[in-house]
Order: sequence, then C-alpha cells, then structure tokens
Amino acid sequence: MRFDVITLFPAQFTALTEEGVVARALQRRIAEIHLRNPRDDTTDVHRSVDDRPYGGGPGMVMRYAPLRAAIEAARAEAAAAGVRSRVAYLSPQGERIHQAKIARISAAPGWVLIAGRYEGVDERLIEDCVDEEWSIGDYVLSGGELAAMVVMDAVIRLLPGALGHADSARQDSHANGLLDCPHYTRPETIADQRVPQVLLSGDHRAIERWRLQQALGRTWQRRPELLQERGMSDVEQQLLDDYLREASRSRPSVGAEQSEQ
Ligand code: 4FV
Repeated sequence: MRFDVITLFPAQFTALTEEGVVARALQRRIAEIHLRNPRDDTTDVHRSVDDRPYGGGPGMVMRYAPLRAAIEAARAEAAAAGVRSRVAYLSPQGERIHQAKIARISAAPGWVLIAGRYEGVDERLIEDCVDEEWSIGDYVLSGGELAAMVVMDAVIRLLPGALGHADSARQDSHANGLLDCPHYTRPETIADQRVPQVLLSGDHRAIERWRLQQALGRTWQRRPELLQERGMSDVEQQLLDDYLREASRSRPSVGAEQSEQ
C-alpha cells in the first residue's frame, strides 16, 4: 500500500515513520509513505502556498496551483510504480472516519492525502482534484498532518504482516462493532483486585464467551448507539442480559439507570 502525503510540514511525520508498528511495516515494505511539500511546486519567486481569503476575514487559504501540481506529481510517481492512487483531503467537513471505513481505505492500492493548513484549501481544488474528504473528529486541528497520521496508522496496522499476531487486528475494539473487553496481565492480584477467574481457567471457549460478554456490556453502557447500529444475535442478547443482571446485582445503581432507558 502506498501513501503520498501533501504537507507543508513533512518533518512532523517522523512521529509515525521512525518507530513502532508503522515504522516496522515501512521497513518490511508492507507499506510506503512519500511526503511532498507543495512549496516545492510553487513557481513564483516568493514560493507562496497561501493567500488572503476572498471576502475578507481572518487567516489565510492554501492556493490552488501549488496543491494541484503536487497532487499530479504524486499521482504520476505512484502510477510509475504501478499504483493508481485516489485523492483524499483531511478536514472537519469530511466524512467521519470509523473502523469499517479504515478497513475499506486499507483495501485500496494507494492514496494521496492532502494535509491542509490555515483556514483550509481553495474550494476549487477540492472540486477538481479530491475524490474523498475525511474527518477524524468534530474538532479543529491546526493542520491536517495529525489527521493524516491517524488514518495512516489505523490503516497500516491492518495490513497483512504489520502486526506481530495476525489475529490481534481482528480482535480489535470496533473491529466487530463493539468496544474492547478488559485486559489483564501479571500480577494475578493487585491489592484486593484479582484477575477474573475465567481468564485463569484455560477454558478458551469460556474465555471467548466472557470477553464477548464484557464487550457487549461495555458497549451497552458506554456507546449504546453502536449496539443499535450493529444489532445482536440471540446468543449475544442473552449474554448481555446476563451481564446487566450481574451488573445490577453487584452495583444496584447500574440496574436503576438501565430500567430508565
Ligand atoms: C481535521 C479534522 C482538521 C482544519 C483547518 C486543518 C484542520 C486546518 N482534519 N479531521 N478534524 N483540520 O481539524 O481531519 O487547515
């Protein structure tokens, strides 16, 4: 998988490319990230990449021409390497990204990502050159670089061979539309807190069942809308009912608010 990132701050990406799962995936050629600064695609003596907004108002807007030139150059380089890349712009106006979308993004051979700065980019650049617009959340960043890194990290870790244990991506939270179950490691006891007995049982079916029940219960309590979206099998509904009954027994308050819903 190939990413070409159009950015005024290429050095920021060392946070992603120097260490960790993504750095290892790059070393293993499971993915590649190319950074391109649109300032290198300017033609004027001031190498200007931004200008004042028509209609006045605060801030600056990224200019059309340097961005278009950078996108076309990046797509041409990718095509020369046999990769047909689609173009995505990271912005708060984009489609909200979630795990299912990340999985779809990871299925494409290549993406050119535009990391905006200032107030954003000239709208005509989006109309003429952008295939998809993505948002990582309803808040405003000072630049699209962090958003591009978030997307690339979430995508690259899904690629075959990127994670040590192939299964771990499949067991991810959100991978099955649920929040993740609790995790424990040594020591077995901390103060009076013991690791749930089932996890010490060696009974993998019981452990799987407990982890699913925990994921269902926590999703119900913390993100009920995800469960509405996802739906549940009869077995899962039964597991959730048992979880909530157990929860209301151990923490009466839990019962109270449930009945209200
Ligand atoms: C953003 C987001 C985001 C907006 C103005 C960059 C900034 C500045 N990108 N999801 N939320 N972008 O806040 O993707 O140009």
